[in-house]
Amino acid sequence: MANSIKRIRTLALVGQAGSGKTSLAEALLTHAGAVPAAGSVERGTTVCDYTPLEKQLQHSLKLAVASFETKPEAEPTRIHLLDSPGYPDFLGHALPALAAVETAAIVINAQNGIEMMTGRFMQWAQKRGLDRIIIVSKIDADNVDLEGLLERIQQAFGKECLPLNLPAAGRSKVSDCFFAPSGDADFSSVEEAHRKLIDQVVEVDEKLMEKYLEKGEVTPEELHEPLERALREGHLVPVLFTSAKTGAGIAELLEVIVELLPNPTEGNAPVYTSIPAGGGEAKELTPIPDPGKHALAHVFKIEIDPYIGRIAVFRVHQGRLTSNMQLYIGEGRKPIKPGHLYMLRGKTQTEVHEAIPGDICAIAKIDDIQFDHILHDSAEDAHVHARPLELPTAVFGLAVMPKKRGDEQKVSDVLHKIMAEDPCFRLEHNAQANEMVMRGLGEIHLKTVLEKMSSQYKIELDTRPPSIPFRETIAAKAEGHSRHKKQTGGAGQFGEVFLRVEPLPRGKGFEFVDAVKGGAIPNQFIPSVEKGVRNVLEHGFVAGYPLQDVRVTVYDGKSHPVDSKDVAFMSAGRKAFLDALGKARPVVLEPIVNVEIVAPDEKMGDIAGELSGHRGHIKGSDAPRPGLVQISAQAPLSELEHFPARLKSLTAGHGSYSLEFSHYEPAPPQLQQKLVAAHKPQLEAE
Ligand SMILES: Nc1nc2c(ncn2[C@@H]2O[C@H](COP(=O)(O)OP(=O)(O)OP(=O)(O)O)[C@@H](O)[C@H]2O)c(=O)[nH]1
Ligand SMILES: [Mg+2]
Repeated sequence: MANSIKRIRTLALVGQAGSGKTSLAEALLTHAGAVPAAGSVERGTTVCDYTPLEKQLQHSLKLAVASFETKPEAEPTRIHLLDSPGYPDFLGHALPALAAVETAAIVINAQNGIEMMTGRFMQWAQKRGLDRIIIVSKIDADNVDLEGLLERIQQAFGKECLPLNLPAAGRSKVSDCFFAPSGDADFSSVEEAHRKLIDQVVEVDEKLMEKYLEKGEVTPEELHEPLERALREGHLVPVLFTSAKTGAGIAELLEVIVELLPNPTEGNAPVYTSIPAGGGEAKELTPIPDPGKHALAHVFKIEIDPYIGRIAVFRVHQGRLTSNMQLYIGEGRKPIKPGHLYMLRGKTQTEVHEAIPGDICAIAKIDDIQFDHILHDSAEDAHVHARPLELPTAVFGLAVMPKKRGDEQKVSDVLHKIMAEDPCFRLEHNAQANEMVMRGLGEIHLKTVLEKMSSQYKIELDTRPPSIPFRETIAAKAEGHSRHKKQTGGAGQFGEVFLRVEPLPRGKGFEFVDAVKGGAIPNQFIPSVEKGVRNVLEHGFVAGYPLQDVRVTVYDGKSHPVDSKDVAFMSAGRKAFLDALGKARPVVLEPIVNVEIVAPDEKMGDIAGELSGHRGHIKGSDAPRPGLVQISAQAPLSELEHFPARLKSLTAGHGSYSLEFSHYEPAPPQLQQKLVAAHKPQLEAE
């Protein structure tokens, strides 16, 4: 077994859905002898797509870990390979992989070329300081132009993207351009590619550059350190050609992983923050990849297996973890004993006794461990946090209700399990509309959750678009009055209230002011008046939505020495408020959201038309990359119900968007009338 940190490599396969990541993982595992024969995505027999739903949909839906060792056994290298899903809807599973590895391998499908997720992953990986390699997959496929693709890669991502090998013999194999450059290539030439690589690498080392200019040669040994530096600084992004189907380039890819990619002591070290107990300024902390130090490991994946239960997958960044040691979970004070430590290869778990920096391992059945937790063995490290992942916000919503009555608790339990696995999935309870709303990154995300509920947990749900969180406010000042008097038998009830309402600036919420003089309303009854007023706030006045941005000032009233009671003032407060609201020009407010859209630039006009047809307006646009446009717009949330589907059809699936709440604005008169009219029958029924 590889027990030296220097013989560990961690690598995440990322990129567009269907680019061939899972198939590449399978080809690498097969080549290394870790599986006897390659499975296929179509037959549902790969190591990484192991859940029933993945097999059915033929797409990865979660992150899979495949750890294996290379031959020769005398000096094996342990490779922790992460296979991530490519659909943007599953970014909650894919992005955490970047927190666990030294290298991001961005996979580009030779047939489709650069796609939306290619650029995004290139950027995300660079932002996190990861070494990057580009793997061009499916070079065997029909009608591919690899020479053109290489040019486009260099145009889009810079001249530092240089091939380490080139397709040869009609794309049936590749010729090495780095270690022992020789042989022919289908385009360009091995010698030229070799020279360009050396030119690029020596640029990071002045001395070596001088020697190279003088002698025209440098040895592979001399290149090792500068190459690591060039990778770390993003000065070199190697490009490799592969076919998982024919095996072309797979042995060469494995050789690059073993010989060139950084070990855990060489990549850019991850940054943690440490927030002192009791608050104070956060300090940056860099874990030291040394097994002799305190243990620090980051949980980047939680999986809830129907048979095993919770599996927490972590990457060790510092120290040594063993199965019988005492470990603390984040800020928790109660230590746990892992009992067993596992290395993973898809769904197969292999027990190990320890894990050292660079290792990716799992602990099962400890329910307190959550996504993003730090596992450590020292009380000093209780306040350490991993650098935030900057995950997208879940805004796409669906209101859900069980088809079968009585399933409510079960539904909530299962959705909480799904939430534990996926940091981009949220659950909300909208008390006002009495609905449970699940939120995710897009339609496919939530559809997959529904599929999983149905196939794995046998729960069927009805869905509908969630209610729009409208609000109400007032547009004018007004006064209100109410006298509550009851004297039929028994003790009487008496309370009288005068109050004033006025609009507050947007976003200010609600203010209650007691301006009663001379005890006209005795002090002890003021809270009852406020309670009566607040009662109205929740239920609104014209359309049943919560009222906001209103100040209520109670300025006078009357009491009775015997008959004044809490209930009397509550009722008078409520009615006086309703009286004032009727005169204060109540209006319905609607939520306005910021919309960020990234799409092919020729679709700009169509998207602008779609938005302006739905009361949206464009605030600006940018070109993140040639061929793409990024549009910033604002639109009322109530108009965006069909936007995801429209964007998909306008851009043939190549557009993406994100929404975030901006502010409230009065709804236009027609919508006001519609909402008020919809509320009336409800009032009459009450
Ligand atoms: N011709 C050819 N087809 C390939 C190759 N590699 C993968 N494919 C096919 O491409 C399709 C997608 O492959 P996957 O490996 O599932 O792609 P992925 O990147 O894992 O996709 P997601 O999991 O959705 O992100 C499958 O039908 C594969 O059989 C290849 O080298 N050549
Ligand atoms: Mg996959």
